[in-house]
Amino acid sequence: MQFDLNEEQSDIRDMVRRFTEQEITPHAESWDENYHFPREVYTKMAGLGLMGMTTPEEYGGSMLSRLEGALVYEELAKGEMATAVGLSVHNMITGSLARFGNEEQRQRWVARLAMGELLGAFSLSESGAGSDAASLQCRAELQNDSYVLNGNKLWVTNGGEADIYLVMARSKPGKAAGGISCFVVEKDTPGFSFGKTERKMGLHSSPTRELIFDNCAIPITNRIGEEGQGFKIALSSLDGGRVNIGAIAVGVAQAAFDTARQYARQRQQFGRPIAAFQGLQFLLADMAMKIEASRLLVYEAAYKLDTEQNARMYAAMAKCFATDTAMEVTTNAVQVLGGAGYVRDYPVERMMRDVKVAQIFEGTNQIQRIVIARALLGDLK
Ligand code: COS
Repeated sequence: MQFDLNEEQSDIRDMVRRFTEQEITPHAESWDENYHFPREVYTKMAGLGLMGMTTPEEYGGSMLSRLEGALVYEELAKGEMATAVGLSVHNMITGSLARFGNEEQRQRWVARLAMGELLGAFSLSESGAGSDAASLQCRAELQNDSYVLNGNKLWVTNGGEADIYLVMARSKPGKAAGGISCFVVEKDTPGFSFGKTERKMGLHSSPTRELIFDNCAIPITNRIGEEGQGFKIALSSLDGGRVNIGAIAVGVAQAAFDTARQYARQRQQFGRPIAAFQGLQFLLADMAMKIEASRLLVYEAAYKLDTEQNARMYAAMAKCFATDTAMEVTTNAVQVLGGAGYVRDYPVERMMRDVKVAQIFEGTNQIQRIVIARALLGDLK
């Protein structure tokens, strides 16, 4: 076991760090203020191979390890969380299509996604099916050589902006997970439209949109995997997504901590820098300690995914611990800056608003604890 990054890993981290400092950090505040989705930055990320991170090179991807991916997401999230989340979702689609799609489907979509020509979105949740994802009711009825989709999907990251939607819908009536199948729906398909754009606490530059299917017919060749395999495709894709969210949380927490540390050393009160007070020293020490623990857990979960060792549980642990930590660290960073932290002159209030959702999306942290407990104890339902 060794704890240092190798040369290739350090190079990837440094490349993305430079990219973030030049292309993301300087704009993060205005994107947040103006709800701007920076599509142009995605095109630039494609140039660095970041749009096909878990996609084989023969389909235009860069096939990084999950650990290298974690380094990428951490660096991007130091600049702005929303763009890192949008990229993670896109890569979840690109990687899942490369993994579960057949050759014809890979040829059709994967290279164009990996090269950034197309943007991807993932759609599992509905108004009545959030944590209980298997109860989803959007229908996909087989009629001749088409599936006809009817129903609404909620909380779709990249919704409205994406070209390719990986949609879980019920091809067999009932509530069972085995009745769900996975489909690609392309943006301009008749019967497919967009509903409301959510007005969120944070993550303003990442659009979250409702999808509406009204007798939307898609060819049978758009089904990914077998009938009834959709829930497993969705959840195993989310294993990777959850590690990415853990890495993103580490990046946000690190950036908030760096701002708080610098501020505490400069800000003078009672004739001393506020960092000289033990109350703040202990706070900063706890923040640093928990960030480091999160980072190690994320790296371990990424390694488990790379080596296919009980990744489901480690992904849940990394996502849960790192996002709980990031919420605590960003909240404490605002506290360290005091009034200055509560206003938009510093980025910590945005980080705190943004990172709250990481305890909620891609499975709430309560669901992550259920996944962990089931892995440890078995399913006792
Ligand atoms: N990878 C592959 N397969 C998985 C899996 C995973 N990570 N997790 C579960 N499955 C499989 C199970 O093995 C089971 O298959 P079998 O019937 O062949 O054994 C099937 O899927 C159903 O699993 P389970 O019985 O555990 O389903 P539950 O309805 O109890 O739900 C939870 C499991 C609650 C963990 C799941 O619904 C969940 O993660 N909910 C959160 C949803 C979420 O993350 N939404 C965010 C969307 S993106 S914003």
